[in-house]
Amino acid sequence: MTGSSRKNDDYFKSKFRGCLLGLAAGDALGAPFEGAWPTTASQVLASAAERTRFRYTDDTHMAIGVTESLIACGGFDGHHMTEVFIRNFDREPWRGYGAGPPRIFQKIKAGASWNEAAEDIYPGGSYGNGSAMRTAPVGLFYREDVGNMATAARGQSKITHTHPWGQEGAFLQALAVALAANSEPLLSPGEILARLQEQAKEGLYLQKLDQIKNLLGTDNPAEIASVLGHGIEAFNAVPTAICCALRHPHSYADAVVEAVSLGGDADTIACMTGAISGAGLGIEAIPEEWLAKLENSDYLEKLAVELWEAARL
Ligand code: AR6
Ligand code: MG
Repeated sequence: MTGSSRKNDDYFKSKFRGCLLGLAAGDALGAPFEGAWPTTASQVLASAAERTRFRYTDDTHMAIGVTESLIACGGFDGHHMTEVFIRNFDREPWRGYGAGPPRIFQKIKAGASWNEAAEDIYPGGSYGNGSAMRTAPVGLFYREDVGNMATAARGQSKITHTHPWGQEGAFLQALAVALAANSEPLLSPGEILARLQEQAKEGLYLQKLDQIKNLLGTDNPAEIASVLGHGIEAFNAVPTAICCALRHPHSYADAVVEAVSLGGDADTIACMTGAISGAGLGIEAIPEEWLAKLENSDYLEKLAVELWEAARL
């Protein structure tokens, strides 16, 4: 390997590690605040400091499943990914899963087909944020191929979240991660927003992406939640997560702390913000004391390196 390709290798490995550990640390940071009222950055930091362990939730658990399947199959395979989701859920059903996925897994175990079981879980299928919170590894794997990324991000969504708003959230979050991973260490918020707007199809998301521009400079974070939302629905979580990452292009910690401070679906929004910010800034940007407390960090590190190697083939 030449000097420059080794440098390239280390550079992208840092971004893959930053993304997977960044999403897990964001999820864990926000977990005690899920469903809470908005809080201050200092309260979020105090909660982090007083904990001895950062335990992650279903968001990271499902992102691990996506990563494991992408590595095992060398790309997206819906049947395989469904089996991995079910196997992982059966091992650790206490991670705090949303209402829909366990019901879908049960239907599949009872004989339903993996690509039909989710269609009628809610009218029009689910638009919860559960398929966007786990989609970051798809953005990493297909970071240079938007067409296959869209197919894989929407495909992995359809296992549990078939509603067009659920699928669009999963695709846009994957694309935000890819754009961050492909950019120089510092994110370019304007360029990332423009690329997301080029690729978005659903009017609801186009409208919110447009509103992000006006929120990049606000000194009142509460405005982010009031304009974009901070709820469990993908359209109320994905634009907010992207906004928090883009508002803090130089600081992973500031981005995820702000995401948690908004309240609402705090762990999931911080998980998605952490994936984008970690992919942009690399593993070095995540506070060491958080990584030291993070559950299963060795396994997440291993997966990140294996995903990088699988994506390079
Ligand atoms: N119509 C009405 N409500 C809906 C619809 C719909 N078509 N789709 C979703 N909802 P679900 P998830 C609402 O069950 O997305 C964990 O705590 C409905 O209220 O598909 O995997 C994570 O940390 C439904 O209960 O689960 C995340 O915060 C809710 O959206 C979250 O759960 C969630 O959709 C992920 O949940
Ligand atoms: Mg959540």
